[in-house]
Amino acid sequence: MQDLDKMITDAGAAFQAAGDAASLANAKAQFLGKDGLLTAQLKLLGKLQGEEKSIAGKRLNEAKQAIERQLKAREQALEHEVLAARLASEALDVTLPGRGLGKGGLHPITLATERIEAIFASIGFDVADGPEIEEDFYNFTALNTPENHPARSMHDTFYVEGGHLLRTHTSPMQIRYARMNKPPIRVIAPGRTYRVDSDATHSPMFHQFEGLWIDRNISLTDLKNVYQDFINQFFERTDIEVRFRPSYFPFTEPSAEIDMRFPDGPLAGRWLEVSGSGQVHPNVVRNIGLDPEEYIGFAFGSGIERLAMLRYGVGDLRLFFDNDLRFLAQFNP
Ligand code: 2NM
Repeated sequence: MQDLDKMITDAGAAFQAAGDAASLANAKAQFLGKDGLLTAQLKLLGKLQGEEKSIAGKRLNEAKQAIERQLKAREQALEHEVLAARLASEALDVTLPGRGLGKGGLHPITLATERIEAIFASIGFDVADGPEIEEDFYNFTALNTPENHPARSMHDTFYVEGGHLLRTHTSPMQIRYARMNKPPIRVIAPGRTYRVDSDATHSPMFHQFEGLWIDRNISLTDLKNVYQDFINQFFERTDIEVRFRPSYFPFTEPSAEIDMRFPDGPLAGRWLEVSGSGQVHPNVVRNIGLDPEEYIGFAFGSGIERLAMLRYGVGDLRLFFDNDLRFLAQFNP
């Protein structure tokens, strides 16, 4: 029998010298493998007899256990080193400040719409709602728009399956509302509208609000006062001029464009078109289910983007649709 104590010491040193799992496996094979040093000694046992054999067997067994203990210890130490290295390289400094979450807010068109609704609510107007996919009847026929009117063409109106269309104005909501409610009717209908139109000043989807007032004894003066009061409240000033200029719509007679003019600021002195309006056509009053000899209606329709641009000083319509947070965040300080 060779000096087993020396073999145990040599094995310990070899294991210690192994710097990773692969070198340790090599060192293990050197002592405990099929052709290893200890295995060679075990094979010699067969040549011994009796008590000599049992003493040598016991000593070899003890040496094997000692070598295996050292191997196990080194394996665990290496595992620790690997784990420690990984922890060091993947360490996170949890005391660093976070990136923070931006605060959400309402879109300027939504803010403008909410202001419009509040202003009209304060003078007794209800707010109507209705579908964006409409029937031809509510979008055109009920509004006295003839079958051959250019607005009905595919060039101007988005048609969808089943003979339906994307509403081209918010009037169909008012027709629906007026047919379901008894006069006096005072209602505004804000919402998305769609037209086949897209350039620097036209978006295929835009927002409108229309107002409708039907009663027994009202006049164009009432309409003028309502719109002037709305402009005053929307722009929070009392020095804006409003004028009515003759125009034409199939659903009103007479019809007028509404212009406004700031006394100061970058647009001072320029008339700006902000709305269409008029006395509701007798055919439309009949389509609502009322007698035009008994009831008179006044209506108006304005683009919300236009008003929001004037109110917030926005120079380009497209900013409302880009959804650039640098633009939007300014409305939610
Ligand atoms: C406008 C201009 C003039 C209008 C008419 C109606 C209704 F429902 F009474 F028929 N709603 N809105 C109207 C009138 C809309 O927008 C340029």
